[in-house]
Amino acid sequence: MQIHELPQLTFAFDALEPVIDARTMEIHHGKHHAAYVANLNKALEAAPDLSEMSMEQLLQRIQDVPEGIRTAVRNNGGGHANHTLFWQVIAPGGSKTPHAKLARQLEESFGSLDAFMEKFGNEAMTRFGSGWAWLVMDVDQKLHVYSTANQDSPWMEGHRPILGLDVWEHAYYLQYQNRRADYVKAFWSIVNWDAVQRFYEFD
Ligand code: MN3
Repeated sequence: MQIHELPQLTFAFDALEPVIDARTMEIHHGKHHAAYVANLNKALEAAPDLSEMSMEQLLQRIQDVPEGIRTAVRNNGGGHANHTLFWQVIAPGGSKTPHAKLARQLEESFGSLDAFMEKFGNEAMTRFGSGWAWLVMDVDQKLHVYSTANQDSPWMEGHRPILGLDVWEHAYYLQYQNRRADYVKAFWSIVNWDAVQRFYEFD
């Protein structure tokens, strides 16, 4: 049976300072994400026939997951998938700007790179309570920006996430308290566009 695992960070807890503080990273990865993985594995013990499915497949076919564990898989599997992407699309110092093809499609889709960033930031700011802001690609290769509640994943809508921002308070509260806007603004300086490009080109 497949056991889902907590991925290692590719940088030190303090490497994202001053944008994200070390203590937040340590708790976020080592406690929050680890708990999603543990609870996902525990839930899946009840459905060994789902053991061959990847996290993305499980979320895409969430309605086929037995009702007794569906909410647990949605919340903890979503949490696992969302954070696994998040740790990859951020990096110390970020990586400048989107690559040419993605930059062009962002301009075509949203008017300009600035307009995309404004729309994404607005989704991050207006998500009431806990959730995520996303840049996703649909089955027709079109880009969309929206937010989801809790740990709901774009995969549940058949969309491939290529950039995500965690706006749960656990992601920023120690450093920013109620100032979510400052966190969202600072996020852009640690976006790893090289990783975003890999998710964009994946098929
Ligand atoms: Mn989180």
